[in-house]
Amino acid sequence: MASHAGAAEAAYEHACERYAALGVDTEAALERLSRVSLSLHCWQGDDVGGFENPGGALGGGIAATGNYPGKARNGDELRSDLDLAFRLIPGSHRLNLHAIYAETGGARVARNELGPEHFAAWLDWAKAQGHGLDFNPTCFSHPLAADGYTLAHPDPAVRQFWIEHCIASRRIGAHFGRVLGTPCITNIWVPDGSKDTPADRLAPRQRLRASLDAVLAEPLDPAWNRDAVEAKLFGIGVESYTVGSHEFYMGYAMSRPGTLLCLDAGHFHPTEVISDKLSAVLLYIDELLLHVSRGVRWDSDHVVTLTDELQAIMQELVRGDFLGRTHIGLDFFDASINRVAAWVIGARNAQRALLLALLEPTARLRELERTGDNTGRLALMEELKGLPWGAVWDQFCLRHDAPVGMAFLDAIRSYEAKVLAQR
Ligand code: RNT
Ligand code: ZN
Repeated sequence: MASHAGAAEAAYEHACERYAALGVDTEAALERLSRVSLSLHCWQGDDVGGFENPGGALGGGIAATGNYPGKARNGDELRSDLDLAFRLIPGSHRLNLHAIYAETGGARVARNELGPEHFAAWLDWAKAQGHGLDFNPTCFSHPLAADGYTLAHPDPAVRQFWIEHCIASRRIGAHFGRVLGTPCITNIWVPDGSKDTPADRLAPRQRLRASLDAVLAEPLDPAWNRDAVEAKLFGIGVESYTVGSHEFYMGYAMSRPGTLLCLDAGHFHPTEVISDKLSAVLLYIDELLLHVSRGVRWDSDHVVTLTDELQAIMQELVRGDFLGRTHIGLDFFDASINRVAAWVIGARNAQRALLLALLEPTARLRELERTGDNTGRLALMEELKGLPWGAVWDQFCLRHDAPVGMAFLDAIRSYEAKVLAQR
């Protein structure tokens, strides 16, 4: 073990020298990385099931495929799984909850009647563990969402139910933020849309806009709660029309100051990337929420891997100095592999991509660009890919008492044998 740590130190020293030769301060990069919290999505732990209706079908045009054993069945199991994930992800992070993870002690509580008391166990846990909390109303997997419309539903009574649920969610978020001393980002995503070509694309959008205005009418202190809205391209069974499209929410967030836009990396056309959108939307919108995800064909929610696009997203956040205006959440759900590993692999990849971006000699690249030396720019960009950034990452893990390399998987395997296999 000691010699392993010794080797890691030597590798880090060597990496420092290689980066210093390019004018990059690895210590500064490590320090900046330690200040970025990711919001881990609770729903990877149980395939977006929640506790409201055990065994109920997942609605809203989203799907978690696979039947890997050991998924969490209640709050205690989910928190236990999360505790392990958070131990294996270096740094200090947040948890992103959905309303269906309320703990009501067996009582049936309608979603429009949820209050902070139904999340007391989550809040106590978050406080004890030092996690910030984020929140989402759950506008799917519910009889009143069964025909594919919620906030844009043509029936005013159904719309009102979802408006009330979203209002209740914002109040829960504000309670979290006040108690924990860090603003809760409450993100609204609705699945509304239709399988086949609609005759009226406008009216549902008018209704969605009016519903959102009703939801957001109550002013809440942004120190406690901030609201985000999330667009989507299509869902399963919702292939022809999505009410809350990118243009819809882009316009909505721009015209409602203080409202964050949520960009989910899997919610665009397959060759369209959110990395290119950041510097455009941040000209007009103060803050963003990201759902870091990975689209694969129809799916928008594969576990995040260290792709070119993930690196490009993080480069843009660093190059544009946008980290202070961007809340980074993860959003994927893979039921075909160990769910704790899914969290850890995805989160560590997001951090590794961010570290790569923080290790970039951006000023030097921009100088080459400014002077028209595009040959030098390309050469340096490619050279950077081969630098020993892995040693810097190992150093980050060591300093934050998280496992180096594949050791994280050993911890998950023993937890699987001891805990998950018993479920
Ligand atoms: C769905 C959206 C949304 C959900 C979660 C469960 O396409 O991405 O963010 O994944 O709310
Ligand atoms: Zn999302």
